Amino acid sequence: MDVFNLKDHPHRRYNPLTAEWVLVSPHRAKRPWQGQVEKHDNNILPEYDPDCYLCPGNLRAGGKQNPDYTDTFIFINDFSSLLSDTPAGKIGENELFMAESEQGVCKVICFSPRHNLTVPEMNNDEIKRIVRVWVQEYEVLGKLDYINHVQIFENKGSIMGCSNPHPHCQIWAQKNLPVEVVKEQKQQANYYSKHGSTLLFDYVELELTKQERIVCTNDSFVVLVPFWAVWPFETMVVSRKPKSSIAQLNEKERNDLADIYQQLTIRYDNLFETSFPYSMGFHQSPTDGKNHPEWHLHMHFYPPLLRSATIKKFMVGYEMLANPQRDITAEQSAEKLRTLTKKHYKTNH
Ligand code: H2U
Ligand code: ZN
Repeated sequence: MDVFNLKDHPHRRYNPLTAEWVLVSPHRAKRPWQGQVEKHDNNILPEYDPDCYLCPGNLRAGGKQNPDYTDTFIFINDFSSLLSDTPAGKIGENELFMAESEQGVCKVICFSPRHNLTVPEMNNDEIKRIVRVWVQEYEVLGKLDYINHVQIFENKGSIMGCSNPHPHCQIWAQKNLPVEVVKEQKQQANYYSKHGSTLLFDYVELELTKQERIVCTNDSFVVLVPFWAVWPFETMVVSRKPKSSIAQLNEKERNDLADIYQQLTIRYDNLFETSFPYSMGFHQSPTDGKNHPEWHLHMHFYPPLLRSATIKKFMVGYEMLANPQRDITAEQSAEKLRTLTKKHYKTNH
């Protein structure tokens, strides 16, 4: 009998951030990638689209008009999922029928006035401005007394349900902690009280020694494919120091965040030579006025593509009913991303 190893044998991996498991089936991914890698026929987009609701000067779907903005532009989502003036209240007939009202604020942040300028193609100053807005919104929204959590996230690409190619992200800030955040909070708090260091600080230290799942780094951040990744090219961006939120980053670290966001998205675009779709978001300290030394700032990138610009991983059947599963191992994905050129493919030839 062979001795169990992660390269050849079906196994489960534990996600210490959520206390969940992923099923890995590396034997299914062993055959080399066959056939051609299809390239997506990338649509050529205009710099300005008169029909885009995010372009400067245009009318939005809700009837408001955008200003002639020149860098970033922030507005309250015209179709906000959460509202600030929802009356407080609970319905708790019994454990089978529970509901409670929720208060919050939803915003949209346009990254640039240019309809066709994605992050991997921006210049450094343009990305620094995005980081500045993230910090500002996290702080301003976080200070509101009915806001205990500020979720910054980006859907990119129509495959991810993004409604518009104009580069933008969203913020949903709310009173209660969302479910994914509750899981990570619990796990990080347990770890911190047991070890006196943050879970992700210790994890990243080990990953830097192993060098098996690292994608790229700079002075302040590490990008890696987590040991427990579910999506084929899932990554995490983790601060090297245990900072609990983006508000704690100094100027150098903010610039490094801008740099790493671009480094990673360039690699993603280069992987299948397409404008790479994903959902990404920050996980960081709640804004409930308490100290959260257990929270370690990080971003998750969840991209759906599997094998080419058009072949995506579906989370269906077994994944929906039983357990997330993947074939290609985290180590193989990290190696692919790591060995890609650092220059964007469009400017490369
Ligand atoms: P995506 O990031 O998934 O594309 O969503 C864009 C958001 O923009 C979406 O939440 C909002 C939608 O409600 N929106 C406006 O606020 N105004 C508009 O005119 C159209 C879209
Ligand atoms: Zn636009």
